[in-house]
Amino acid sequence: MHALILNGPNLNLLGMREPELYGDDTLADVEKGLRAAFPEVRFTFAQSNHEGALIDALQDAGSQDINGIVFNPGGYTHTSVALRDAIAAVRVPVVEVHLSNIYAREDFRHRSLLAPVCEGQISGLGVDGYHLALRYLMSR
Ligand code: CA2
Repeated sequence: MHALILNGPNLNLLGMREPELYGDDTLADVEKGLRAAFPEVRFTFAQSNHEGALIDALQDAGSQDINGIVFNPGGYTHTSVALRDAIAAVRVPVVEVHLSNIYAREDFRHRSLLAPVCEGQISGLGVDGYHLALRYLMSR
């Protein structure tokens, strides 16, 4: 199994601000935790604040040997037709993950443009969401 763990805008700030919403773990901690929990998995980790770079990462995954993508698209979840098109086009299953429960927050976060073209969505379970998404992708 080769998994891409892809994180979108502002998630590079994880663990540094707003811990009440997103927890204390940094993105490096998330990576460390996944590597420790899944030693048998080959990982590629990527984060970008730029929509086009995220689209490139999704397209590249299709031409590499990646079997599953765990994707936290950050704020682009609620706005990006371009990311939706990229997910729909890639021949690799994608699970959308959110640290916070987007349905318990502002109305504009209740809609995901991406969820309909993903295998599924995990929201509100913190860093465990990444682990559960990967567990699902490994089992499929
Ligand atoms: O809950 C999530 O994982 C989100 O994808 C996080 C996004 C938000 O726009 C989505 O609605 C839900 C925001 C990411 C911002 O990350 C930060 C982390 C620490 C400090 C500041 C921002």
